[in-house]
Amino acid sequence: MKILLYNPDNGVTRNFMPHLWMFLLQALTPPGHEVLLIDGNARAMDEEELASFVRDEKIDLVGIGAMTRMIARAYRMADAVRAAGVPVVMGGPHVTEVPDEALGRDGGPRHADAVALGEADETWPLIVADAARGQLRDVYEPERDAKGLDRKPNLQPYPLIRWETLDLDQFSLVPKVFRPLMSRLGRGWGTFHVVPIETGRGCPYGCEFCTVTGFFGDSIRFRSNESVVDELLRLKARARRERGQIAVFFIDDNLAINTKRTKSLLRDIIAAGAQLPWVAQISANLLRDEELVDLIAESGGQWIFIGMESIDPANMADVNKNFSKPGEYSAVLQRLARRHIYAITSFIFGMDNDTVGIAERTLGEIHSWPPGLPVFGQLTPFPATPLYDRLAKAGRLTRPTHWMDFAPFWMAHTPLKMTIEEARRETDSAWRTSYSPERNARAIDSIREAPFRYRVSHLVSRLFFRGIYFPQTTRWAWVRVMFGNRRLIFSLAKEGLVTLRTSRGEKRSRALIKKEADEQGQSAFHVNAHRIPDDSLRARNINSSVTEPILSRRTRSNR
Ligand code: B12
Ligand code: SF4
Repeated sequence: MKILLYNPDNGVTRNFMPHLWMFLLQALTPPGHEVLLIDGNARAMDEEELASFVRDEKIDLVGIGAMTRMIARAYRMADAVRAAGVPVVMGGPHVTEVPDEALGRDGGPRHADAVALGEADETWPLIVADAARGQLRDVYEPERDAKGLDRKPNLQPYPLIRWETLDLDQFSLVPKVFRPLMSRLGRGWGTFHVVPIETGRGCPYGCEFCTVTGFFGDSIRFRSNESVVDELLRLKARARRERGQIAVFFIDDNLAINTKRTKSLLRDIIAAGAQLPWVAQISANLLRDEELVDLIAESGGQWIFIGMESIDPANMADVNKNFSKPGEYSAVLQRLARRHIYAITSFIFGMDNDTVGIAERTLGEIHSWPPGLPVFGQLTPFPATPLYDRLAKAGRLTRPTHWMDFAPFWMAHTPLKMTIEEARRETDSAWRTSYSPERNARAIDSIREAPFRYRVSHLVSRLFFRGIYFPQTTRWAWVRVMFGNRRLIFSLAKEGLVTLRTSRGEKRSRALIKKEADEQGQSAFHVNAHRIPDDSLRARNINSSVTEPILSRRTRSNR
């Protein structure tokens, strides 16, 4: 069979990263089938385009996965595929939580021929076999254990995702026109991929608004360190081969949930030289550990996503997230910033104790912390969460099936101390203030002592992150963003040119020195020590493995 795995876009933002489930199911597909992947975020298609693609490519089965937020779009795409005569199987969190909707058993139209409930690692091969025989069942679910609970895949062994050979073209963040030029820059930027890797599944915390504990369970399953390290090494080799860059998003809900295991994994990554720049989600309470933060820095950690949710402890208690203490957020962020690690700090507005002015109060706190990338959402009752059940029981849901008429940043229930419109305005104001050109400039200025590359990475991330809220999917939108931030961009570009010229000059003089030394049969260090005065090296902030010994030798000979 020819199988297409498709992930719809959400119509608002483009994801910077492909979805892991597609690569995972591709790797778990039994031999003898061809699997194509399309992520609507990277390759935009409407219903008719997808149906034509399916017809032209003679696809036999389409698998669609979606979160609640994209489900209405996913259903429309599924309808178009089924109208083209091709069966559709749907999976992922939403259909697991509300399977009757996709199957038309709730009185609505049917959108899928089959649904896969829960983790599909073990059911996917069965689905493929049944589809090949033309005998798809309506529902596929994991086997149950003696207690009647889903039997979860234990992730050991973990499927081999062949990142080194997969076609990742649609997922590169570098526009095609810039690739030839960018591949010549520094260590090469011809392609830039953010690749999702999981090292474990499950979360014991059970926050009220979250679907993870219900979906993946409260006990955690880990991959072996070796399989994670092997995946990183293969990615690293690919980046080198392509003269591109690869960063990793460890998508575990809490990478440090078992600190001892996390430290052992990070040590193994370091020992194997498998470091790639990485991002991960870690809760603030686990970042008290200095040794852990040291290992994060040494293993390539650059950004940590922290679900801070609220600066109000009463709100945290309401949503069962008391383990995360707003009072220690500042210390945690400083601990990270000392190692040039910054945080994506995520907040939820519209909690029951929030009142008008919550944006200003939250921003007041944020501005007293090291700079980061704040993101603001609203409390959303996802189906099958304790939050959904509580609000439904209390008759507080204003749009009980909010996903069918998805409206970004428009709450589906009324908070206790403000209106839905007020919550929207607070959210809008928080985004506007946080990503204004003035705020961007202040953020970069506050880390002026940090090396150049950290400041550039911070600015680029800021410009991308504002796109989560402000539509930024067209070229024109980008031109406006760049224009708004032109002073900052110009001053960093100028500094970049100077740095580049200096380092090229250094490279040339080192080559010259080496040549002379080779000719004279002397050590490069001796010649160098006569040539470059210490001060000039220091003034240029040169700190490479070549110049370090030069300086120390020089100092020794001066004694
Ligand atoms: C990474 C991630 C993201 C990434 C983007 C997704 C990406 N490109 O990977 C980022 C950070 C951008 C993100 C953003 C958001 N996310 Co998110 N995200 C995750 C996270 C942490 C990991 C996803 C993952 O890869 N999991 C591992 C894979 C293996 O699991 P899986 O996707 O569920 O797939 C398995 C099964 O579901 C099934 N399956 C899935 N699809 C299909 C399809 C078929 C055909 C079949 C057969 C099976 C199948 O098979 C897989 C293997 O078992 C999950 C939490 C989690 N642990 O899953 C939240 C999660 C998916 N996100 C969630 C939410 C709410 C969001 C946001 C809406 C948050 C916000 N308020 O803005 C945004 C929306 C993004 C958007 N584009 O609009 C919720 C979704 C809940 C729901 N019911 O929809 C989750 C579950 C977290 C939570 N707290 O509840 N997210
Ligand atoms: S929000 Fe994070 S910590 Fe809380 S249950 Fe979900 S995954 Fe676990």
